[in-house]
Amino acid sequence: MKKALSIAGSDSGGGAGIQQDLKVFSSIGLHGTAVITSVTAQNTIGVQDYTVLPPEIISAQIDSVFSDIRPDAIKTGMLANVETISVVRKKLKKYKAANLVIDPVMVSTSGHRLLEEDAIESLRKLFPLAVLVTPNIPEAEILSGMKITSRSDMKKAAEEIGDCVVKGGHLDAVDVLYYDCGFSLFEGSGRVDEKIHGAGCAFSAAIAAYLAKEYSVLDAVKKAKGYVDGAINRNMAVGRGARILDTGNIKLSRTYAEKKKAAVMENLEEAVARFVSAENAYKLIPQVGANIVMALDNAENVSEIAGLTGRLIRDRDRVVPVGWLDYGASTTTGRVLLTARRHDKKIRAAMVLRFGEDVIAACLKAKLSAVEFERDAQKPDGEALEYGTDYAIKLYKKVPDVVYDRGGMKKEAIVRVFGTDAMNVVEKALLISRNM
Ligand code: PXL
Repeated sequence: MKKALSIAGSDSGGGAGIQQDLKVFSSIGLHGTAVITSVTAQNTIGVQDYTVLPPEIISAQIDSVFSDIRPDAIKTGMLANVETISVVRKKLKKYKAANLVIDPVMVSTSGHRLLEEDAIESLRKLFPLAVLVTPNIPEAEILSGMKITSRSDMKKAAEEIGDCVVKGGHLDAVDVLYYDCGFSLFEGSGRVDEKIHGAGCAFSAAIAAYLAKEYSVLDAVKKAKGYVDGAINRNMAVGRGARILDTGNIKLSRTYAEKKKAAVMENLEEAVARFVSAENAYKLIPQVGANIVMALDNAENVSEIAGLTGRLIRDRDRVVPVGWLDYGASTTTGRVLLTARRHDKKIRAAMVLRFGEDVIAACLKAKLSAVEFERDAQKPDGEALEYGTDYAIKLYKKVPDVVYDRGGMKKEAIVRVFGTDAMNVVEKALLISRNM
């Protein structure tokens, strides 16, 4: 497991400082270590008091960590005063610390000084040891000695400071990275109006975490920005003051996505099993074979739609599935389903069956709606089915149970059944077969 170190202050409220950094490290999948420089008495409303720890104990903590759990990356946060900065600098030099990110913390979100005024010059002397410094705009103004009111000011200040990301949260939420003499811009996912506490801490900790995971500086900043934006968007009120980030869900949200994918697979599996074991299902299999697909609830392209990699084929009076179930397995039926979903997001599954007058008659007998389109010779082959499906849905003013065509040049006539999930589609198909 990769290891990261935070050298920072303790926030008793748990929203910023060391507490926040450890949560970030752990949610990105690293072991976090912590050297505490100062202890703040703090909650979501503000900093009520703080004390800076003696340099000896700060020094001893750094020795303890480096002599045993050598960090793959380090971030510094609240360094409080000249003495603290001096011991941190000495130790980081001694241990030839790599992947250092400096968050030049000066003032808390609630407006309390976290760095003594005379310590700014000492802090600046730490910068040459770092890969990046991560000032917000007020910090960048102090470090560059210039006023920042625009993107180009941010760039000028960044050049003045040296390798750094100037965080645009106070301006337009676009971060400016200046690294290796080049600029990159990172757009945020949108502004949050609530007062948020701990975003800066989380950002520098996340950059360090991704550097530890061997991402390039550019990619580490990009990943960290995405990570922090997500945590900000899921902000939570835990007290009466500023809201804090939800840093705990990177794994949970991944698990959630996997769960949804697995649920689609299970539904498809059950649907295929149900169809192949039904008595008259073989009567619905076209020459080209049948297929069944089901989309994730937010699917927007065929890779988010699962289906059979092969087909359901007819072997005398039984149906045999060929291949296995996978995402992106059927582009043709997948695209037809996406067309239906543009009209109705509740439609999540489609099945391709044989066309025949007997099949259409059975649909009507079963009270399923069935709408025909003609394969349009004017349309290029690749779009004919989407165009036709769209036409049929518009004609019916909603997605019918069945959309069919009578074929075309070298194209077999096909029936497509739509439904809310794969099981629903198979129920409709079997209803048709029972009415034949
Ligand atoms: O966000 C900067 C910061 C860093 N470290 C500690 C803090 C704060 C902000 O409040 O309390 C300990």
